[in-house]
Amino acid sequence: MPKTRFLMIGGFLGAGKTTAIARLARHYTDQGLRVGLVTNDQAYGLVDTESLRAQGFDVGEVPGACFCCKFNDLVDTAAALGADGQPDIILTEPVGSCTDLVATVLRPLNHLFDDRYELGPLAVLCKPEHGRKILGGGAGGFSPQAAYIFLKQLEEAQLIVLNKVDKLSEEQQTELLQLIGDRFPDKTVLATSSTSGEGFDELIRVLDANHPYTEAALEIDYDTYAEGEAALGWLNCGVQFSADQPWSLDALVLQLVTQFSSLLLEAGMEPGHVKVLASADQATAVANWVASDDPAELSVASNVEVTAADALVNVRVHGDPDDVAALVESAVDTVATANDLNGQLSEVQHFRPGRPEPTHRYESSTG
Ligand SMILES: Nc1nc2c(ncn2[C@@H]2O[C@H](COP(=O)(O)OP(=O)(O)O)[C@@H](O)[C@H]2O)c(=O)[nH]1
Ligand SMILES: [Mg+2]
Repeated sequence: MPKTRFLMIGGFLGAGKTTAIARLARHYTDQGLRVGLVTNDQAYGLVDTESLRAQGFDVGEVPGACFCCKFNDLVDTAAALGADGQPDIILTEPVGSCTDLVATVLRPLNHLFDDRYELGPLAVLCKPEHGRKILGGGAGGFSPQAAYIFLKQLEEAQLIVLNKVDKLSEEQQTELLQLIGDRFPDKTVLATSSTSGEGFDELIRVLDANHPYTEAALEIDYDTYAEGEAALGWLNCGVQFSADQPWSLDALVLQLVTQFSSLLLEAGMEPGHVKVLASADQATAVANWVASDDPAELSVASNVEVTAADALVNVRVHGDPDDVAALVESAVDTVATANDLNGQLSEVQHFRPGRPEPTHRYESSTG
């Protein structure tokens, strides 16, 4: 049986992984390949999964902890993809606060499932909004330990991809590429835009190149890594909206994320990623907020008016999860009242991510 190509696209919260994976999946599908995707989150009710499914992709999800701690779930989820046999290519998106993926996921997969998978290079997207500050020596509004994770993610990449170049001036792009090159002089570095597609021909060429799998594992301090994750406030929940009169689904998601952003800014909580997806019938709208310097944005427009919708809210910020939960409740209330809607929260999960306890950690390529 031919092996399935297995690719992982890493990077910090809000770097553009899901957007990049959707673009890559469309490219491979257009080539006639069968494509499967696997998403991952610390909790249940992940926006990315629904957003990729709404685009028609075959998506498996590993919820509840990162791939490294749920290695067997990742293997089972990947094996279950494809209604008529294994896909030709599987694209995976790890949690944006996760690192050490070479030692805990890619090496074990390469060793234990060599008959099934052919691994491509680990590509890690550099998020420009926080990259300039963190590569410049600061913490970008996060704890120093979370900034440590940001840098470790780039350090273990075989391929560093400076993403979102469409929103960077030439000087900003040059400065960021310089900062990346100074810190990681031996890496292949590409510049892309997941939204416009700039740089994707080159990215795909490198991802498709057939090279032996040789990535070195990180030297990493798990105490610092755990502290970095624990400094984040994580929240996933659902919200059921309804009203007598139709309202705009797009305006709703954007207003929600905008309201979260103003409350989080007031509380001094830097966003890693705040995202809301709302769906009604076949329509989907998504809004995002990824950095305190940037406004919230509508990323997927539905162009529909509805009288009922289900929303998923995912918040990952520098801050206390109890405060995040109170703030989300207040924002939903404000937006619902302003629009004369009923908004009912459900399945609220809020926490600080626990210490990563990987299923495997390979010091060498065979164990
Ligand atoms: N301008 C711009 N925005 C992008 C790009 N890639 C992603 N985004 C936006 O960044 C936000 C987070 O993207 P997402 O793919 O969900 O990031 P993830 O958390 O890494 O999966 C969304 O609002 C995207 O529309 C890009 O190349 N350019
Ligand atoms: Mg994502």
